[in-house]
Amino acid sequence: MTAYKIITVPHAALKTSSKPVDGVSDSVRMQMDGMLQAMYDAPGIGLAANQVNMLNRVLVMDLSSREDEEEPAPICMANPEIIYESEEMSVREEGCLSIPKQYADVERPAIVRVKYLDYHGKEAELEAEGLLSHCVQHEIDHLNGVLFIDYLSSLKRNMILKKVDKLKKQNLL
Ligand code: GNR
Ligand code: NI
Repeated sequence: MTAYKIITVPHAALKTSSKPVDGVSDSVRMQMDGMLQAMYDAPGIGLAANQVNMLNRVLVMDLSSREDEEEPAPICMANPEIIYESEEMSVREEGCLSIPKQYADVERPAIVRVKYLDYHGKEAELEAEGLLSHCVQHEIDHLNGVLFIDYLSSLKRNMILKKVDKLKKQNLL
């Protein structure tokens, strides 16, 4: 099984906008499987392809909690597009596997509807609210080269980037 390594800031791939896939081929499905594994290992609730240095529009999510011995509930998306966002907004604390151990409140549309190709290459739609809504918007942002810290003031953003740099220098990642 391919073990993907999750890259962290400041890596150029995290600032790069990804290219659509032609469809969900066997190789894209294998990529989704490998990304789910990397996400579960981390652990995290979502992962976008550029976080494993692959620049196509693929993301995976799973909000089922491991600790509760809940069944896994993976969601795989290729070429996701937001087709509706509510005017109502929602603020939540977000984190990111590519910005380890740093958290900040982010405001986003409370409800979104997303059109995408699923694991089998079939067109599908998802309406998300709550944590899932923040997560899918966070992952689609990644595919556009956007990080949650881009919504913060440059002061807060630079503080977070310095903290990650310090953790790296102390070999704490
Ligand atoms: O694990 C993650 N948790 C999370 C919490 C709130 C909003 C978004 C996320 S996604 C994140 C994993 C990650 O970095 N995905 O890109
Ligand atoms: Ni992230």
